[in-house]
Amino acid sequence: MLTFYSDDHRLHHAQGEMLNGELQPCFEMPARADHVLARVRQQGLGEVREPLDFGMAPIARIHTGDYLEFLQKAWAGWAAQGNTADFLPGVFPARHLRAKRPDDLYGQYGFHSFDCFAPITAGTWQAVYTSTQVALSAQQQLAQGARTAFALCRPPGHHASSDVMGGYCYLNNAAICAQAFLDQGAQRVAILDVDYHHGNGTQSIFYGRDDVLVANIHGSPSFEYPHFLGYADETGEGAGLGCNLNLPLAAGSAWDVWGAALETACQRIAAYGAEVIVVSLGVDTYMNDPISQFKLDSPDYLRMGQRIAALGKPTLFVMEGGYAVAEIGINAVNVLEGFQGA
Ligand code: SP5
Ligand code: ZN
Repeated sequence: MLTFYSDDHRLHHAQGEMLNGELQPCFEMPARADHVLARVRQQGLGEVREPLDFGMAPIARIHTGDYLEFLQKAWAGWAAQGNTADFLPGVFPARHLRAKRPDDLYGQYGFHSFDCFAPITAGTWQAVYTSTQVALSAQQQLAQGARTAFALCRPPGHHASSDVMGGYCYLNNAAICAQAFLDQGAQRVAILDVDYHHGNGTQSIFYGRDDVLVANIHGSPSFEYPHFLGYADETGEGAGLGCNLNLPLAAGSAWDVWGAALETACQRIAAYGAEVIVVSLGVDTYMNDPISQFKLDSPDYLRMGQRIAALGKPTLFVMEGGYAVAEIGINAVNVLEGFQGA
């Protein structure tokens, strides 16, 4: 299987994030991609290619113009105010406030964010833009007939909705690829999100639509980030009713429980009649992940890939989370090897 990758991800390396009341090094760090790339090469998964440039048009199919303009201009505006440290938001249009986009840059950041986990640095836009081009390059391989491809994306995307960032995510790579498949003639696409965290951005983007089935397996929002979306009773609305499947699981869930949820998700994807599957591939379900509470072990990722392969559909793998940096390569590539070997 081909892997797409660019060194541009290094341009996004923020100073820190708050955890347990202290500023800590960002969990979403450049070394993550390095470890995955090294494992792809070590295992001889296949050729590693640089992305092509598909421009802004496929991105603008998912994200709003105001949002994209903010992302592209934010650092320059922040730096013009004399700042050199990372740009972070601090005020959000939560309940009882008015969600009207202000003229002020800091206000706009809060308008376009749901948390403080998506910092903007000098290189963030270039890294984010290239991350999406990596995803679209892998998507093109499937459009041209490949059974699978791996987009080694960084930063990740599944927490980003049409105009709101958060959770280390800016552009929703999986959603942009799903839309690209539709725009190229597909009728029904499934997104299978196996990241530990609920993919709130992906759910929100497709919630009212019946051309994309979104299936999510994740730590229940009753105890886990992103806290405010991801319950089982969120099944879609309007035309999209029945096209959103949430499988929230308890803390401590291991492969017996997780694999059963995957079986449920796969059966739904098969019943839906998806022609192509986009996997939001987070491996923060791993037992030693520093910010997560599931208990998957490395061999479980082989099983995950095998079950996905049994769907028998062209499958695009898009990298999302995973913060046990030393093991992220083994776990992510195990999914790909399980898929290929099946
Ligand atoms: C793409 C992705 O995986 N994003 C995840 C963003 C999660 N960031 C917030 C983490 C809050 C973790 N709380 C952990 C408490 C540990 N005591
Ligand atoms: Zn995650």
